[in-house]
This record gives sequence, C-alpha cells and structure tokens, in this order.
Amino acid sequence: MTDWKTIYEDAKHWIYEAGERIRESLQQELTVDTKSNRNDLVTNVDRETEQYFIERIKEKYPSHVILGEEGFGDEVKSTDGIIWIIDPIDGTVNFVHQQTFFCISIAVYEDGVGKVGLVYDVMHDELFEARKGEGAYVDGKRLNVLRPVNLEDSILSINATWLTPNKRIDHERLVPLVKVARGFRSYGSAALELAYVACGRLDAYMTMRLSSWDFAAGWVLLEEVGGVLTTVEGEPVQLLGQTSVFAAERTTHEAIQRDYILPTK
Ligand code: 2AM
Ligand code: CA
Repeated sequence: MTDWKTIYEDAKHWIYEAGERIRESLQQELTVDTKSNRNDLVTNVDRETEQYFIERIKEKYPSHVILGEEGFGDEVKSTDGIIWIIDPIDGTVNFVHQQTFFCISIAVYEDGVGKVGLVYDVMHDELFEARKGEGAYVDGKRLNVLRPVNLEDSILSINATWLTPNKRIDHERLVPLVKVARGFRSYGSAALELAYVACGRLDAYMTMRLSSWDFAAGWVLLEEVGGVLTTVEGEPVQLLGQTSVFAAERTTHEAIQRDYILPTK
C-alpha cells in the first residue's frame, strides 16, 4: 500500500531544501533564457531546481512518474499511476525581475486524483500544504473552510493580459466582474494565487492559460477548504495539456458563473 504520509514528508523536506538553495542562488548571477516567447522566461535555477527534485524522487520512488515544467521528467501521456507534478519556480518573471513573489509548486496525484499539494513561497518562507482528506495548512496552521462572499466585498485576481484584446477570451466579458469587485490583484504566480484563494486572501482567481504544474498543487489545497477549480466555462479541468482555470469558494464560484460568465456567452 502507498505510504502517503512518507511521500508527503519527503516532498515537504525537499521543498524546504530546494527553497534554501534558491535563496542561496540569488547571490550568483542568473542565466536567463526565453522559451515560447520573449516574456516566457527560464533560468538556470528553474532547471537546477527541477533536476534536484527529479534526482531525489527517482532514487526513492523509482516507479513514480514525474511531470516537470522544464522537461527533465518523463513524457506523460496518461494520468494513470502516481505522478509528481513539479513547477520548480512558478512566477519566473517575478523571480528574475523582483526576486520575490515566486514559489515552488509540488503535487502528487494518483490516477488523476490530487493527494498531496505543496506551494512554497520561497522568499516569504511560507508553506501552504495539503493532503487529501486531511485539511490544508499554512505554516502548520489549519486553514478554515471558505465562506461565501458578496462580490461587492470580494478581491479577485485576474492577469491584466486577459482584460485587453486577446485570442482566448472576449476581454469585455470580464470587465463587469472587475468593476463589481472591491479590489483586483495580479501577483504573477498562479500557484501562489490559488494558495491565496485557499487561505481567503483572494476570493477568486481566473486565467485563460495554465499547465498542470501551475495549478496541480493549488487544486489540492482548494479542495480541502471547499474551493472549486474548473475551466472558465465551468467544465472539469484536464490535468494534461493547457487549460483555462477559474477557482473560488463553491457558492462564489457558482454566482460568478451564473451572473457574469455564462450570460454573456
Ligand atoms: P511560470 O512562471 O511557471 O511560467 C503568470 O501569470 C502565471 O502564468 C505564472 O504562474 C506562470 O508560470 C504562468 N504562465 C505564464 N506563461 C504561461 C504559458 N505560456 N503557459 C502556461 N502557464 C503560463
Ligand atoms: Ca515555472
């Protein structure tokens, strides 16, 4: 039988250690390259951190599959079995430009079901963690189940990209939502923004293009506090491939879908 407690403890130990290495790496000069476009950055630290996790996971759990953003893991075509989903640095643009507001995101799924989710804010030394059925925690303190919120009292997170003309959504659909909310934030790290929804700092997070390593750990956190994560259209999210993501407490999620997203279809 799978020993989830040990997997969880190993993941936690490795994430803290990797965070320490990232903080130390800031003393040295970064090598920054671009990937799909000039704003899609990757550094030597993203690569080295992913390799750090892969070495340890492969040594201790040779039968587990690894899906990592930087491609050092396995080629994953199915969600069968135990899969580690790793984003070594989520928020690389922040890492390069600001040296803060980035995190390590580690999730472990079994047959497509999230079992472990860890989001570590490296510079604030803040760890969000959850095990399926065991609740979600920040720095060891249990997070409360989320409560519904009036949209007028809410803080929403949407990247400004989606509020300008773009090929994924009619941006005008989102304007009424931004106008009705009390405030609107964009942190530039999807995993951290999902963790912030899970702990109530944000009331909803919406984006049009994520990969599983950006949301897999945040999804486990959210499920433990009564949060819901779907596509923007309210459909189930697929773990493999790119997807839009809309996350909020269950009733808030329903209200935004009903009053703002679906009527304008
Ligand atoms: P990253 O820093 O790991 O690339 C920025 O709004 C958020 O979206 C970050 O979490 C960022 O992850 C993610 N992101 C940026 N570009 C992306 C892309 N082309 N596909 C998927 N996720 C992306
Ligand atoms: Ca990344």
